[in-house]
Amino acid sequence: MLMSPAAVSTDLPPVNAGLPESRVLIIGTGGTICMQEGPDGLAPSDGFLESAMAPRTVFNDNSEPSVKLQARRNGHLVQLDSLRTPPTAYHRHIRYSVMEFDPLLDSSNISAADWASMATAVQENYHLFDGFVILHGTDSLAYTASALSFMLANLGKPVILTGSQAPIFALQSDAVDNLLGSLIIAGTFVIPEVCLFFRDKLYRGNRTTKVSATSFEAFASPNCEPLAKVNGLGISVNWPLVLRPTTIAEFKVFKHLDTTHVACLRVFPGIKPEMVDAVLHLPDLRGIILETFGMGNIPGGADGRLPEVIRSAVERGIIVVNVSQCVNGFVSPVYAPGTKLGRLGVIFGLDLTAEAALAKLSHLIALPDLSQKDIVSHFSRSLRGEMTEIAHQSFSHPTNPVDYSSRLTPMESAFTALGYAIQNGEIQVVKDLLDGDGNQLLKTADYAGNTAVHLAAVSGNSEIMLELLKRGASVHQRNRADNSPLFLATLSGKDDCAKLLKTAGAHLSVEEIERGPLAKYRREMPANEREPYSISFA
Ligand code: ASN
Repeated sequence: MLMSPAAVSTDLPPVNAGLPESRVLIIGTGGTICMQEGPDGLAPSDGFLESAMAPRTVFNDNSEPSVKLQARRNGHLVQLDSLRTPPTAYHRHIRYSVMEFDPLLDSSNISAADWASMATAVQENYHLFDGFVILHGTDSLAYTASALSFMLANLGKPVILTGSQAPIFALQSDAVDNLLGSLIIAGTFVIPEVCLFFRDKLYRGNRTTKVSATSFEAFASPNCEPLAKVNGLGISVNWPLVLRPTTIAEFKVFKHLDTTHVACLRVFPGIKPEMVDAVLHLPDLRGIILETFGMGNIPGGADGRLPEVIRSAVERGIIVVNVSQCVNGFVSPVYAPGTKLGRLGVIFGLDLTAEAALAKLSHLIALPDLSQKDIVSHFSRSLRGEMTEIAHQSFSHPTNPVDYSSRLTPMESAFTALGYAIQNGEIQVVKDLLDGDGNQLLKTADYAGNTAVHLAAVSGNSEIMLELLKRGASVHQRNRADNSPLFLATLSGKDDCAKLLKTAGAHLSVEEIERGPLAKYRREMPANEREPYSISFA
């Protein structure tokens, strides 16, 4: 058990008697998961909450069936029917609503406009839910996962895409497991990434690719370990791999991805340079993903015409990105024998999937005011963990700076020391402790579920708060009593910390607003004037 400095009181009672509830919004876009047999074969059907989830006890504990959840759709507040799961292994219920696309889509018809609709649904409801599950067909799922990862910047909450190979209404289907796993993870763990959950594994979305048209094991993430796995009764999260925003900025959405001025081309033995040249001369083409052999090679040919065609395209301002046809490994400018691609001004996509490369290119060319040079420089950096940068890291070993002779583990001792340093305003000690363990302490909590950010919110030292946030600490993690750091900072009058937390994207949950200092005032307001997420305590 972890210990906090005794003077820090963060243990306010939860709102609901009984187990706490998380809120998850399920955004239904279509796909096989919701398909039913019709006269022309399988087609998406609506009413997923009632027809697919309500009848199943894993999704419905039959409590309070009339609870409506407030959500936003196209700028309007709407009341959605909700259900909740029985208690999870993590001692909470997941309450959820479903918001469906109209029309529902087979994912082979998904376009950039649909990605914008998904991003908008997350943005509009960001302050009203703890996490998001997007139901999607499997065919273009890896593309959507990649696209959304670039569209959603400074994300602080889980956005989990899932689907299934067989409809949820089929006798043998992977749908229930995929949906239940996604729902529990989205409502339990603050994994602030766009993820894809399939067949017991949670992947970073922009690392995935569809590897089977029929098997339930439909997706793989060949160059990045899963972020979490369902094993037996529990879920193990690979926390060191989970990315957290380290900029102090609010959640932001880039709605426009330009898929109309990009192309993708797979080279093959004997490919004619004229064919590649024709594609590279398409009107308005701005960039191309070249799927090459092995570590990034193209046929050089005796006359070297293909490399020449590529060089001339780069000189005309076309962005050429080199990714490998191999599912595993990376392309390298160092190793491109005979083809000299490394010296033609081509971007080496390292271990990017073709899906992620296409989405990244579509994202960067849609940003206003970026020159070709800017795009190349942004492309060479990992923006959302989509590629493994060749790092020059110095490894430091975890240290145990405070010698506790108790039964605490080194991590518990270090967290306790961190708590005291936060309480005493010792910024240098905080930095040393976090440096010593590569920021792992930021993912730790004490016996009451308080993270370092909760402790800093109550002690009120904004310099320390800034340091924690810059290092990627989550502002959305709640403690056992279901309190967010912002709620505690507000309640204890630590305005500077509250302001910083808000700048970093923190907000009060609906329940926290209901029980906060302004609750009485708000209750007296006419219902139509209550704006749940514009209320601020600072
Ligand atoms: N064609 C379906 C889709 O992508 C395939 C699926 O979901 N399994 O929408």
